[in-house]
Amino acid sequence: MQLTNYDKLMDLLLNATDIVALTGAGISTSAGISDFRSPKGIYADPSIDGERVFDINVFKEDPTIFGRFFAKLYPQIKDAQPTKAHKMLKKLEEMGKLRSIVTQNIDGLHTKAGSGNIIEVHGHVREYVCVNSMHHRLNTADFTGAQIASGEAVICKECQGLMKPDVIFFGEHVKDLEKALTEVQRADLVLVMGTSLTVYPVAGLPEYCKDGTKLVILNAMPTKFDDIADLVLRDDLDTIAEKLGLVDK
Ligand code: CNA
Repeated sequence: MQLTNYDKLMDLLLNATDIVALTGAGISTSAGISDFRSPKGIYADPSIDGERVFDINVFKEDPTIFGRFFAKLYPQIKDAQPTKAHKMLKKLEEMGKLRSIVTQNIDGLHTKAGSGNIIEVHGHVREYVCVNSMHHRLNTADFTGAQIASGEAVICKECQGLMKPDVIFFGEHVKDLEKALTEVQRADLVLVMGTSLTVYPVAGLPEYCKDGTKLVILNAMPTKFDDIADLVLRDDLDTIAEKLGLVDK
């Protein structure tokens, strides 16, 4: 009898003991949060120049460019709930299979799903941070919808610096990169989920797998690591979670 890709995936998951998931925006699209590079993603809107919106120098010159973008994105994130794929990772952790999640996402949905060891390499939107002093912080939940919708600059009350959500812009250092690298090097299976693997340095992490580590890519569109992966499934992530029976229906 021929094994299906789902049989192969289940075998790989069940035979692993140290899975590290590397997740991106695609794991959250079914929660109503747009990704960047899908055909209907945020970058499909020609009025949005992603390179400029997330450029720290552009932000310092004109924070309203990012502010107007965030005014559209934040309402999608604010009340979003974890998807079946997020819950599948929580389940794999409960089964003693998953050691950590390295996520590029800023939406906090792995935390909402109850996962434990999460490395948010691109930060999160739970807090605003002052670009002058990283110690000056505000809870995003304390802002009114109207304040965020205005897209106006947020000024630090303590030092008058500009404040921005605690997410990484181009020109800033990724958070906890060493920790993420160590996790990938300790993994016996790296499970890539919902990322185009185009944003460095995170996109390069699969290259650091030790010999013998399995690489599985679950993503709707092709990625540059497909050729070296042990298994590639180009299906919808929630469908995968359901078909594996790793999430309650
Ligand atoms: P991306 O470049 O937009 O890639 C997303 C990938 O997911 C694409 O290749 C899609 O084909 C795939 N995909 C989308 N939906 C599904 C699905 N249901 N099932 C399977 N595959 C799917 O996003 P990356 O994460 O690779 O890029 C990194 C950026 C995106 C980081 O800086 C993030 O902060 C940023 N981002 C995050 C969010 C979020 O936090 N939810 C939303 C939008 C962008």
